[in-house]
Amino acid sequence: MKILTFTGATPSAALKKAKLEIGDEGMLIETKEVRKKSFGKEGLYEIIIGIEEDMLPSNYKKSSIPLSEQRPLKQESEDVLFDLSNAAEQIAKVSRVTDDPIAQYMVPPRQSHTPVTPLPEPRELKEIKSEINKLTDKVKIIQNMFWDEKSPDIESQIPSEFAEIYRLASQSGMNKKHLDELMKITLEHMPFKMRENSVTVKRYFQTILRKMVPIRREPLLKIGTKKVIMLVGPTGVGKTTSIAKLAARYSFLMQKKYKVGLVVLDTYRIGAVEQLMQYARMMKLGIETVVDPPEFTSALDSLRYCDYILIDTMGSSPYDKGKIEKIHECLNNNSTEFEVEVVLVMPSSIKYEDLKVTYDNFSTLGVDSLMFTKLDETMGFGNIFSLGYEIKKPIAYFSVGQEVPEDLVCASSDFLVECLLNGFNRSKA
Ligand SMILES: Nc1nc2c(ncn2[C@@H]2O[C@H](COP(=O)(O)OP(=O)(O)O)[C@@H](O)[C@H]2O)c(=O)[nH]1
Ligand SMILES: [Mg+2]
Repeated sequence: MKILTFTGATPSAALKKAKLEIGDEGMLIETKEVRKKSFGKEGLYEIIIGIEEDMLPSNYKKSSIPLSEQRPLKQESEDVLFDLSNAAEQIAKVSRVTDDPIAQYMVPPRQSHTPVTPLPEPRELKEIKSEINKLTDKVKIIQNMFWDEKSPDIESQIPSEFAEIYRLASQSGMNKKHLDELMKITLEHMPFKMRENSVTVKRYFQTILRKMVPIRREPLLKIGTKKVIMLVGPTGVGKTTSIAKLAARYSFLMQKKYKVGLVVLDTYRIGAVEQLMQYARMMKLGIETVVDPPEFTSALDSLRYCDYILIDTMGSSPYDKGKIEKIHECLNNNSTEFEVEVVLVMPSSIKYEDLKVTYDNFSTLGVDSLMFTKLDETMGFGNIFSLGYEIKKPIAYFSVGQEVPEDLVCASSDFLVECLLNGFNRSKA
């Protein structure tokens, strides 16, 4: 049997919705008042319907491919999941398997070497705890009312327990349209029992957030293969510093020490070339400079002995089409067999709309993945979520400070969610 939940301003509105979607074959299991009608807001009721799988209308059945079998963006891009709604449904299903779905999302039990048998909690204590939780949520609702007097559409449908997480996410710089979509998915798929307090709501929302942005796991280099990585992006975002960090990472920070070579396409600003030359000298790496696009192939050729070839490019403003065109010419002139992975580097400190403009301008280069820098200089991280969600390009690395080589980390959705909800914390990177 499939258990489905439907919501509406009244129980009969929820039932009407259920009938519209799945017909008359369902069995009403429970009706629950989620939010009382108040302060000019509609009430919210939830009904739980049980229905045999084969009674579901064919157009209602959604794909139920397990998460692990869903096709990632690229073979190497694991952890990439775009169909959020499907992901949410699967998370909900998994959580229904446990006897107590709430327990699964609560703080994990403390590990102790001396096993202590916990005393059974008296019923009165449980009731008091539950009352305190409800009161805490009510205080949060009151706090959140001050935050936005003009209640936007989706907000009027949001159960009170969601208010805190909604406020947190909308203050993070996440695009409103994306946040509302995310909330809708969470509301639709979150198992009913988890909605009862803001702790479990937050945990469920975190799970959805993790699925929102695709992450590119660092591929392991197979024997006999090479990786050519080109960093592109506006001036001053941290490309050259990041090339130095990546060079150090591959040549001596990983378990296996790789041969690394550098190419600089930035030959207009003498200082810029010198900056990378210095790093190359310190790390004893081969370095080639390219002034004209036709030289690009010979630069790659002469670094053929390397496992990793890292290409630094001339900085350009997102509007400077001329410089982007020059990089394009280099890529077109590449007659070696090496595929160049183009990584667009952007600072996390600019707002979503500006990130999108930057991406649009550089997208002509065929951007494969993204790198965000200056995570240490920003407060909100919703802009990163929104860009990843909108353009569906995986994030490969984060730069978390100026120090070479240590301030570079492989991107992870756990770290990004942590930054969004609790702020940047270097030790969690
Ligand atoms: N705070 C901070 N500064 C950074 C980060 N990455 C680079 N920078 C600084 O940003 C400035 C510009 O970096 P650079 O690599 O020359 O940028 P490029 O023009 O894109 O090559 C330098 O002062 C770097 O030290 C970072 O993650 N955090
Ligand atoms: Mg530079």
